[in-house]
Amino acid sequence: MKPIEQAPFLTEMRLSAANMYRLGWDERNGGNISLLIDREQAAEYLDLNQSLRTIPLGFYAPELAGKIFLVTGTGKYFKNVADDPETNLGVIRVAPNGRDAELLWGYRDGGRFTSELPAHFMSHRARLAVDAGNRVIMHCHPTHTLAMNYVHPLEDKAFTHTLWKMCTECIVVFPDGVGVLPWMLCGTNEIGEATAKKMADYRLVVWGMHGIYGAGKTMDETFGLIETVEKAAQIYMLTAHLPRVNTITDPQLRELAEFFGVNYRKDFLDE
Ligand code: 2HA
Ligand code: ZN
Repeated sequence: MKPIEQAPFLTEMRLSAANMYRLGWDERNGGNISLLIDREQAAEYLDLNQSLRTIPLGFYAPELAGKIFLVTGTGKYFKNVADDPETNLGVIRVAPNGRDAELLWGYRDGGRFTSELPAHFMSHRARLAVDAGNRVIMHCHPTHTLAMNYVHPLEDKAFTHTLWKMCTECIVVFPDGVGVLPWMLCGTNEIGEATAKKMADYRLVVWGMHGIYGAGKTMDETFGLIETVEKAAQIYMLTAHLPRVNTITDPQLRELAEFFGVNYRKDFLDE
């Protein structure tokens, strides 16, 4: 078996957490990431016959039984992930009963997975149903996206349409748009279910006045989705209070989407 420090999935997670912290998206213990790891890849670095302890999931996820995830720890700081992954991260496998997690590595100080695991697992389930290649669910608190939540209607079409108009490439990067949830209590199965429902249609879901969820095949893809929304929200916040002189029109958005051949939400354009 190879040392887990050499595992590409661990390196990716360490680099992503550090990058997100550096961008100010994950203050204190804000944010969480879960990465689905193929069994064969996990077996190169971990003894899959040995579980360190069992942790109840707190919800029922029979469809994910046997699946292995690298998950950030509850109460842990993204700032510290890169230097001490074994304390701040864990590798868990969903037990055959669909109700427990078997800890295979990590959470060294007796910790456990993020309190947002219901939203992560329910979102994995929802995204895997539309795209068998989905691997990553990522949550964070990007500053401008959050700021925009206070001054813009929290509604899928309106929010997406505004973001698309802020940067030329937005409609190409997230043609499926952004789902938006109202403010809800976080850490609950209810917000998990609401997030997963949106994830059936969107790879991006805003949690009103809290943050954002992204889903994708790779860490780069998922990070890139959130990064693009955050850039558009930044442009919005820099210009929302100024007289509008120029704009990207709906026909121009359509022209872009058609030129790049993306399957965009046509009902999210007005003209
Ligand atoms: O775990 O971001 O939503 C910290 C959070 C909760
Ligand atoms: Zn959060």
